[in-house]
Amino acid sequence: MNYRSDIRNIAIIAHVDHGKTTLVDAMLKQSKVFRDNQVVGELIMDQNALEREKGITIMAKNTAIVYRGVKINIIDTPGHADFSGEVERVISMADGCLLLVDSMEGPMPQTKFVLRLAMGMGLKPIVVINKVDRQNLRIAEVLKLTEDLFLELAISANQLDFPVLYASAREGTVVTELGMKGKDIAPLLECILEKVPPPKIESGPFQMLVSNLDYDSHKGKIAIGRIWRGRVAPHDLVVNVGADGSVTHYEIGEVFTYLGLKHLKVEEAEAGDIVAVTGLDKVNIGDTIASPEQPEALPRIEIGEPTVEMTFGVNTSPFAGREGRFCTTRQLRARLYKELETNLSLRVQDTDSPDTFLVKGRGELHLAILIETMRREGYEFEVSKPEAIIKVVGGNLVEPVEVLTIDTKDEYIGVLTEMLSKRQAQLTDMRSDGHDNVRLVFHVPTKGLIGFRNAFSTATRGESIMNTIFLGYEPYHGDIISTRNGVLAAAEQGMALTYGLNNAQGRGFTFIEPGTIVYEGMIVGLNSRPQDIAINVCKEKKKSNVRASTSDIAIKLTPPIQLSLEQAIDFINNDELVEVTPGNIRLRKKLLTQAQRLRDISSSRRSVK
Ligand SMILES: Nc1nc2c(ncn2[C@@H]2O[C@H](COP(=O)(O)OP(=O)(O)OP(=O)(O)O)[C@@H](O)[C@H]2O)c(=O)[nH]1
Ligand SMILES: [Mg+2]
Repeated sequence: MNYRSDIRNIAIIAHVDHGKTTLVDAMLKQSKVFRDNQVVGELIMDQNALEREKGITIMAKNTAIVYRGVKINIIDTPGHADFSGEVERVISMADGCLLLVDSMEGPMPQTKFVLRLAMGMGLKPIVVINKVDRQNLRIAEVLKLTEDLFLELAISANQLDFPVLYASAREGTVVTELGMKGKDIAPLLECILEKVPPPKIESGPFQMLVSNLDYDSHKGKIAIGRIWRGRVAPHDLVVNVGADGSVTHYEIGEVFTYLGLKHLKVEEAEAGDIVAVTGLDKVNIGDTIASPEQPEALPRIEIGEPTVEMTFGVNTSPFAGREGRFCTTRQLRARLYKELETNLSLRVQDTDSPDTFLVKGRGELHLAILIETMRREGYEFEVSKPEAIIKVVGGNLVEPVEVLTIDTKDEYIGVLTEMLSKRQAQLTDMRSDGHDNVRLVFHVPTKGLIGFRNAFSTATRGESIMNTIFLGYEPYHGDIISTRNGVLAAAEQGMALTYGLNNAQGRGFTFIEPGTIVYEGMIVGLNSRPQDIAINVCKEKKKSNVRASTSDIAIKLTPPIQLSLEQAIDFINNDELVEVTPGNIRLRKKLLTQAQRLRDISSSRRSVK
């Protein structure tokens, strides 16, 4: 067995926001991959518009730097649990991992998830306690908790022998002992060279596993992955082994390796390296590209199952077709199925209705990102309330259950436990730091978490943080009755006016500004009572000739609550939809007229009897 001492392949893994992408910034900046006068900013790898807006990584990405003559291929991964599929997809390219742990928060649910993955793949870990620039006194405790996690998850004794470094990714410094004054990230790079094993090279002809796909309008599909065996050069003849074992012959177009944010065109690349190749127009993630001499498939990438589903349908609102560029069933269907090529933990199914598709994902955010991406591309469609995926296993109904971790203040414990008990949650742990801060851990069915995020941030006035992670399937515990109040639905089509909205505010909260064009059945607010009511928000004040002393005082509306896309899909009930267009996000009743809704209620009452 040979090794390539000139390469190291590492994945950076952690819970959300623990500083992975910021650490990659420091590695890129200090390795001089940019021109001296180049303005690169922060979170350089988070280039996707939604990543920049939300400040989170959504897709795993590759980059590379050179340090003391060794190329370090770096894979930055997302830390949000909904994008776990991205970590699963790329982790097999690495031989080692940097496990980042926030010096205050300590190991979190996703820290455990990604570390378990890395241990399962046999990666050599390096622990980086990050954000040590902040005022905090918890580092010893955080380290102890991290060690406990390794004891629980390591599958071989040598995984317990991990180096620990202390970093301020933001300042671009790493030290080997706490209290040392850092000056750069050289100690981290030295540690990577020393501790992460160089890639092993198996002897034999070319073989690579495709872990990612990219597109280029000139070059077409680009397959990205690690070469496990042999070498590859432009114009080589290869075969692609698909999921069903089918073999397709291709000629390689160009071969690229990574350096900084660039793809470098190379004449040849060898086993151990991570490359991008063109020329294979039908390649999929998980396929093996190999020499025709020995076309053996590598094990396919295993991706966890989705837990949440919702329907995507052609827009059926009275405003359909006004704002989108792509509005037809055919366009919607093609777009959804195309997404499956790169979004590995997503599933799409046709339904009995030709205009509606069932889309399954790893969580509400996973689906919300897809919706937002499509809407920005010009698609117009409607989506239903997300629901937990219930399965039948061995003749019994089972449902997904998650671990919910909440960091909050003592004063909110009561209200949170009450809200969560209605959602079938069970408190499994509660730890207080003696300074009014408390961490609560619950086991809660996924169905109980749908619609919880909005209620949670309102109840704790935005002062608390919640995290969830998939635990497993458990026997179905029965339905949860919605505790949300009824809605204020527009009674007719037209422009919402201050006078009409003021009336609506007498009944509850409103969601729209004066001047918004509404249609009958569109949701314009939340009632303060359980029933839905239709309300005429387009109503004008009666003109009268008599000047009453108060009639000139302008009506002051309370500013509306403007729901983001994620809040909108979290808000709706089963008999409601979110209409998504490039210009607007509208909430609506499925049945638009009040007469239809009343008939529906009375017929469902009859069927209960
Ligand atoms: N004080 C301090 N803040 C940091 C440090 N490193 C990162 N941050 C901040 O933490 C936040 C999250 O950083 P990111 O680098 O986006 O975290 P991430 O792990 O890549 O997050 P995801 O990719 O979404 O999982 C940002 O506001 C950073 O500026 C650090 O060393 N010290
Ligand atoms: Mg990131």
